[in-house]
Amino acid sequence: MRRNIIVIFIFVTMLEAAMVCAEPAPEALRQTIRDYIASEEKSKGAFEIMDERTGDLRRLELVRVHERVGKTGNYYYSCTDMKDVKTGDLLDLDFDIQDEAGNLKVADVRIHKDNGDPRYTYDDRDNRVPVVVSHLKPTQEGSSISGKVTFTEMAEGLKIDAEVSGVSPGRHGFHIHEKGDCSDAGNAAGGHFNPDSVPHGDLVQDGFVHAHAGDLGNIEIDASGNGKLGKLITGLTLNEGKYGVAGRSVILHEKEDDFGQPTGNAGGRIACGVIPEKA
Ligand SMILES: [Cu+2]
Repeated sequence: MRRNIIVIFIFVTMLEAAMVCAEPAPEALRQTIRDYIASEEKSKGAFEIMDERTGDLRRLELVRVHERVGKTGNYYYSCTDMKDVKTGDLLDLDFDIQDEAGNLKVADVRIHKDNGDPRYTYDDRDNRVPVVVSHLKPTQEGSSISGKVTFTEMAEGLKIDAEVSGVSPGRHGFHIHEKGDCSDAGNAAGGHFNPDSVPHGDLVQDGFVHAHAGDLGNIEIDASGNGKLGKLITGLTLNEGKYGVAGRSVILHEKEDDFGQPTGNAGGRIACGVIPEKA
C-alpha cells in the first residue's frame, strides 16, 4: 500500500515536471498570435494598436507571422509583419506569449519597427533599450544625399551610428543642432546644441566642458560618396533633460569641421534630419 502511494507520488511528480519543462511547439506559438489577431478583429472589427510615439490608434492587418520564435525571461515571443491600413506603412510587431501550464496567451504587443526603423533593441544583458532613427534629407534641390542616423540609449551612454551616401569625398562636419526643424535649407535647425554655453570643440576628445554637446566631429566620406560614423557618448540621452537630444536635429556640413571658433568653419548645411522623440 505504502509502496503504491510512493509510486503514484513519483509518477505525479514526473508528470508535473514534464508539463513545466515542455516547450510549446513553434507552430503553436505562431498560431496563438494568429488566433489573437483574429479574435481582436472579430470582437473590435479590426486589429488596432496604440502607437506610443505618435499617440495614434493604428489599424493593422496581418501580412505574416515570422518563422522565428524565441524566449526572453518568462515569455516566448515571435514577430509579425503588419500593414497600416491607412498609411500603407509596414510594421514589425513583437508578441510576448505567456505559457500558463500549457495554455498559451498573448501577454503584450509592441511596435518593434516602423518601415524598417527599429524602436528598440536589446543590449548584451538582454535589456530592452530605446532606439530612434533620424533620416537625413538634402537641403538643396538636385542633391542626392541620403542618410540614416541611429541613436541607441545604452546604459553606458548614447550610441550614435550614422551612414550617409551621395556626399562629396573628404571630411564633413557633423553636429547635433538645437532645433528639430529642417526647413529653410536646414537653417531653421538653429545653432549647435550647446546647453553649457561653451566654445566649439570635439565632444569625444574635449568633453562637455570644452565642446558643444552637439559637436560630433566629422564624417569621412570615401571615393564612392559613402561614409560612416559610430560614437558612444556618455552623458547624451534620448530622455528629457539638459543633455536630451530627441526633438533636435542632425546636420551634415559642406566642409570639414576644423574645430576652430565659433563653429568649426564647416560651411553650409548640405543635409538635415530631425531626431524623433522616443516612445
Ligand atoms: Cu553644424
